Amino acid sequence: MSEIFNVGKIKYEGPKSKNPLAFKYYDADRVIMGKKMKEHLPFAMAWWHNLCAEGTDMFGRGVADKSFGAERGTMEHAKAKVDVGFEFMQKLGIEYFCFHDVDIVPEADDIKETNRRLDEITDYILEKMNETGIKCLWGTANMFSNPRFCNGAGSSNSAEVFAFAAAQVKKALDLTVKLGGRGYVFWGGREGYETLLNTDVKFEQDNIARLMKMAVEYGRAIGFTGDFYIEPKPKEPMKHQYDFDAATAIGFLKAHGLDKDFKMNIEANHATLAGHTFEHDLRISAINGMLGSIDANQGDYLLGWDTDEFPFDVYTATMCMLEVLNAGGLTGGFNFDAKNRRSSYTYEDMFIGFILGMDTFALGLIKAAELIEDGRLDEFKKERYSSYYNTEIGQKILSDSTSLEELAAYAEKLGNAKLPGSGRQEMLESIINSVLFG
Ligand code: XLS
Ligand code: NI
Ligand code: NI
Repeated sequence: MSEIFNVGKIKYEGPKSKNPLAFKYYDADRVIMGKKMKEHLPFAMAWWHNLCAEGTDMFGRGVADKSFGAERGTMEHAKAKVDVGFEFMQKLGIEYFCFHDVDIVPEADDIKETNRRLDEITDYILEKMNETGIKCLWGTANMFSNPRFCNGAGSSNSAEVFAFAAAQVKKALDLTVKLGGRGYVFWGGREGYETLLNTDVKFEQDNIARLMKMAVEYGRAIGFTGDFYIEPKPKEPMKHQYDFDAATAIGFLKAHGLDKDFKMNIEANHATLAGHTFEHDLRISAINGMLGSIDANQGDYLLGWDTDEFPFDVYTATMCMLEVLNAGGLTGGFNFDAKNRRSSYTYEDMFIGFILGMDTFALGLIKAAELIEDGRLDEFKKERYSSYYNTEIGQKILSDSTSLEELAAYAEKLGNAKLPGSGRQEMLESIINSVLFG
């Protein structure tokens, strides 16, 4: 098979390298805290951004040519994307990919024909996976592009559309199992509303839960042992999306008895759209035992939408990796749900985007491990709550063996409380700087 990219295998050349087509920090076999970098960081390629998106936006057509020598909308094109995708992943040393059903084949007018195409292409993908050892991180169904989903999928006001959503979830689960995917994602892009004037929120949320329950039941019956994920996002394309953030999604899962089968797939840019930091949503997921996977990208603080940029911000990557290391790692992986800027339209730019992202996360991993080994952050945090451990009243509170009456009597005896210890944010931030740049 001929190669599309005039680029060789990307190698690690170290921080001094000026070669744009080399890793500066990502050194797959380097051991950090007892594990190889590539084991800490199971990177994945998002089929849609990398092999499908041509840089269209609301105001302009595509600028990047992703025809890969075939006519768009044909099965030849679908196969060319498989060839190109596997060549790309092999050259970068990326071991996983993620896909939506309609990323891998052109959707037909009749779902039976779409499903036939999906069977055909996944046979071909499976061959490539066996040849290369590349694996599937997660699959999903695109239930937001087709016009039938204009009022949502599981949340649609139309029972017929709900049935089509169910059919797509069923097929996407079949494919995920066929490809041995670690996870299955629900991103509810159209699961939300524009106005309460026409929306029965409870009805819609109950129906989304119904769809998810059926997915769990079916998935487990066909041998899917991985995690289901919700990927929270507060808005875009809808004004209000039901999976606003990790806390909201976790509450929803618990309310509907779905929390044993689901975890979170946290996307950096979605967390910031919700008014949180990336690390906030990671922490909320982790403390609930639901930190599953990550969509690794970054947004732009000046823009109010999902810009899906390749991660470049080392502070944020460090904070992310601190959360991941402290949680004991991910059961999922790091999917670059990221795209080149519209004006970076060459094949080389595709590689450079991934090199940037992989290097940024490698740096984040290295620095997070140094922060953990340094120990000052952990120590400070422990000390900050020490009054609960080294006083009698604190012990009573923690062991649930006191009452409002007893605490009120205690307060009255004291008359007033001392100021709690200083938060020392600036000191902690300067520790971060000294570890990052020292
Ligand atoms: C969109 C989402 C989407 C999901 C998969 O904002 O990030 O790409 O990851 O449907
Ligand atoms: Ni995403
Ligand atoms: Ni997104």
